[in-house]
Amino acid sequence: GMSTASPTSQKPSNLTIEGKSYPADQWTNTPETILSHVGRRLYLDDNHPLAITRQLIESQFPTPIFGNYSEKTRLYHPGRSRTDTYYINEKTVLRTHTSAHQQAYFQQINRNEQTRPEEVGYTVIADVFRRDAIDRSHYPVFHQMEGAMLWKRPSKDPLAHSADTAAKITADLEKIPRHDVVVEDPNPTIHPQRNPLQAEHHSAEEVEAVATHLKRSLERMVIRIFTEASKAAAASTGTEVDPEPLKVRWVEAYFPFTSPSWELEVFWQGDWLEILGCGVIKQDLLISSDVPDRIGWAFGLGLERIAMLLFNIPDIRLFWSRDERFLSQFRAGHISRFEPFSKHPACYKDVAFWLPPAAVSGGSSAAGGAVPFHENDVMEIVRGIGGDLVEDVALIDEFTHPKTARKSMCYRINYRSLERTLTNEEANDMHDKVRSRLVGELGVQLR
Ligand code: FA5
Ligand code: MG
Repeated sequence: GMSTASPTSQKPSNLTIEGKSYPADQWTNTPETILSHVGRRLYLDDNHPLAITRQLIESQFPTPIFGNYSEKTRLYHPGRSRTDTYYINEKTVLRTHTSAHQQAYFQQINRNEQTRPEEVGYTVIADVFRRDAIDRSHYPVFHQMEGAMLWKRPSKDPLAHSADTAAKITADLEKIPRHDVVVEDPNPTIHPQRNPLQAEHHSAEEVEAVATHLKRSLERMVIRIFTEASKAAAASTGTEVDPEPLKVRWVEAYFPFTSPSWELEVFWQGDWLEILGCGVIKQDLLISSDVPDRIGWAFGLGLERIAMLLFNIPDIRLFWSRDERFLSQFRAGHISRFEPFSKHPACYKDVAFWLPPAAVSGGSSAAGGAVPFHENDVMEIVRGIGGDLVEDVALIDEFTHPKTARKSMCYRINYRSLERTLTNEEANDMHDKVRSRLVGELGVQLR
């Protein structure tokens, strides 16, 4: 039956991260279930698929040009919006992407100026935290690897020498083996509105060279992953080739610190899977990071997404599993095909509700101080109650009443454990709690 438990659990007065204590305040929105993931360092655990994946990618970005680093969990000043960020308190948030480290590494490159080659780069890996969707490829704690590569430009009036810089980068491009995989890339490198040239700082020729180098470097990384995955598949099934050919595409994107920008997607298990974002680094960032005479590219990839492709791991929740049936399948330096040990029945439950009158999604909070509706708040409530017992949450219906102008949403929640079969009672119990918290915390009216 309906749960009568109070929807708001007792809020702690302090939060502990990596052994340090931080005072909570009204901004605090990081639950203990998120903090419990801090410090696992899965990417350093040699037999874990994330560590194996990390090493494989790092081998694509070799020393001495690249330094490969990792970062412990660290706190940052708020950058992104509150709806997708876990706040510790008003002043501090859990990092939402590895790009938070860009400036520090660029400054490092400047400090090492005398000892490093003309072309220089780094990769850095870290755990990142986001209030986000719930499905097989999204998790609130995940790992990103960020990479950047920079070339020296003539320091006086670089634009006057941009042809030389372009030629240098193009020469480096020739060092990256070509490949014959057809990659969909329908858009021009530079688009005046959607993907503008930083005309004050770069010539179109330089940007073409940087973009081509970037794309070929990352395509080669994906092809390497795919080749290793295919070999593992062939070894496990005894067939020669993987039946699903590699399909990859470049999609225009926007990031505050690159222009032009792209995302790379791979077709996997019937859907396009976004694996990374990248672009030509904004020169203003390089200038403010003490490397004004360099030009280059940067990317940020989702390590779990790559590991899913590499090992054929169907659900992102598995990476956190302590189940031996999962962990025992991986061995340092060895690419294998994951054999699912179970698929328990799905338990779908829908919840439909009217938004409070003033809280149209994405709307302003001007009217009566009502909080605008954001889907991530629904996700967070479901995550808070179901945790890893929820596989997927999808918006299946949405409409605005023609007379009252009120908005209705319907979400379908799939309750499914990775480890066991849930009883209908358990699922009902969780669903009842979700329903009452939606009312209590978001002020919605159930339908
Ligand atoms: C970024 O985070 C940018 N900082 C990437 C970047 C770096 C762009 C440097 C330009 C230059 P985005 O939000 O798209 O971009 O995330 C990057 C990747 O992280 C995604 O492509 C995806 O592979 C992964 N990712 C994002 N959210 C999740 C999530 N909730 N769970 C698992 N992986 C995720
Ligand atoms: Mg993205």
